[in-house]
Amino acid sequence: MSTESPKPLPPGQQLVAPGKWPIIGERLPAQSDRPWTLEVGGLAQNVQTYSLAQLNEIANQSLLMDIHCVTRWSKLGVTFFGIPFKELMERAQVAPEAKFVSFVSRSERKHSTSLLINDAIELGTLIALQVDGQPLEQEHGGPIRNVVPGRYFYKSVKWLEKIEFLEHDRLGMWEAESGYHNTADPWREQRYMAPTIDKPTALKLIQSRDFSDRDLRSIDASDRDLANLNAKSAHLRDANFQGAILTDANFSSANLSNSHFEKSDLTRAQFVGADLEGANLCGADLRGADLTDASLIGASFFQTLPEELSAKIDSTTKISKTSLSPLTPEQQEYVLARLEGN
Ligand SMILES: Nc1nc2c(c(=O)[nH]1)N[C@H]1C(S)=C(S)[C@@H](COP(=O)(O)O)O[C@H]1N2
Ligand SMILES: [Mo]
Repeated sequence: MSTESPKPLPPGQQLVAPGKWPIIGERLPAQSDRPWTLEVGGLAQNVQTYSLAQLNEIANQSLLMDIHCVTRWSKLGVTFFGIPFKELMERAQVAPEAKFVSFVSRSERKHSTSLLINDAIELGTLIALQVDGQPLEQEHGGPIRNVVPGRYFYKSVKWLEKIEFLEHDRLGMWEAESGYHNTADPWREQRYMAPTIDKPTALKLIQSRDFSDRDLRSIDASDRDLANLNAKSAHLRDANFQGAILTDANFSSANLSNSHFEKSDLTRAQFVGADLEGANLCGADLRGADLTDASLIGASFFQTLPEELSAKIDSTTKISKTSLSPLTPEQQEYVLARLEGN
C-alpha cells in the first residue's frame, strides 16, 4: 500500500478528471501563412528572431509542473519540454532598465500577459514546445507557449510569438479587461484585483434590481433580497450572492466566473448561456432553474468542507448533459443523480 499522502491543492481549487485538460480562452491562433517564429526583443541589445526549427534545436529542459486555472480547476504533474526563459533572456542581453517582460500571442486579439523579469526567472518560466513527450497541440498553445510554474495559468500564453522586455509594466489582456490579479499566486489565492465599484453605488444598484449589461465585478450582494433581479449580460466575475434571494432572477449570458451562490435561493432563475466557470453553487436551491448552455468548467454544487452544503437539484432543474462533462467526476455524479430524481 502506498503511504504517500495526496499533494495539497491551493485554496479553492479542485482536480480535473485524470487525463482531462480543459481548453480555456482562445481556441485558435490568428490565421496566418507565415511560419512560426519567436522574437525576443524590446529593451535588449541582441534582439533575435528564432525559427521553430532553431527553437527545437536548442530545447534542452524538462519541467514537471502543476496547472492551476483561476476558474478553480487544477491538473497536477504535467511535463513540459522546451527552453528556459532565462536562457533566451541571456542570449538577448537585456538592458539594465528592463524590469518587466510581456509575452505576446499570435492571436486575433494579440493576447498577452506580463511578469516581473525577476519573478519569471525565479519561478522557472519555460518556453514550451512539447508536453508529456509530444509536440504541443494547437488548442493548448502549440507550437510555442510559455509556462509559468507557481502562477495561475493565465500567465502562460498560447501561441507565443514575441517576448518583449520593458521598463514599465504592460498589463496583460485578462489582467486589464477581466480584473485578474497581476501577481496571480494560487497559494495566496490572488484571483482578482479590488472591486470596480464603491459601496454606495453598489447599494443603489442592489435596490434598483437592475444589473443588466453592467460591469459589477466582485460586487457584494450577499444576503440581499434580489428576487426578479435583471442581470442579463452583466459582468459579475467574483460577485458574492451568498445567502441571497434570487428567485426568478435572470442571469442569461452573464459572466459569473468564480461567483459565489452558496445557500442562495435560485428557484426558477435563468442562467441560459451564462459563464459559470468556477462558480460556487453549493447549497443553492436550483429547483426550476435553467442552466441551458451555461459553461460549468470548475463549478461546484456540493462540498463537505468547511461545512456540508448540497445544492437542491431535481428533475425541474435544466442542465444539459454536455455542460456537465467538464465538471469533476464527483460533482458530475452528484448533479446527474439528482437530475434523474435519485
Ligand atoms: N493566447 C491566449 N493565451 C491564453 C489564453 C487566451 O485566451 N489566449 N487564456 C489563458 C488562460 S485563462 C488559461 S487558464 C490558459 C488555458 O490554457 P489551455 O487552454 O491550454 O488549458 O491559457 C492562458 N493563455
Ligand atoms: Mo484561466
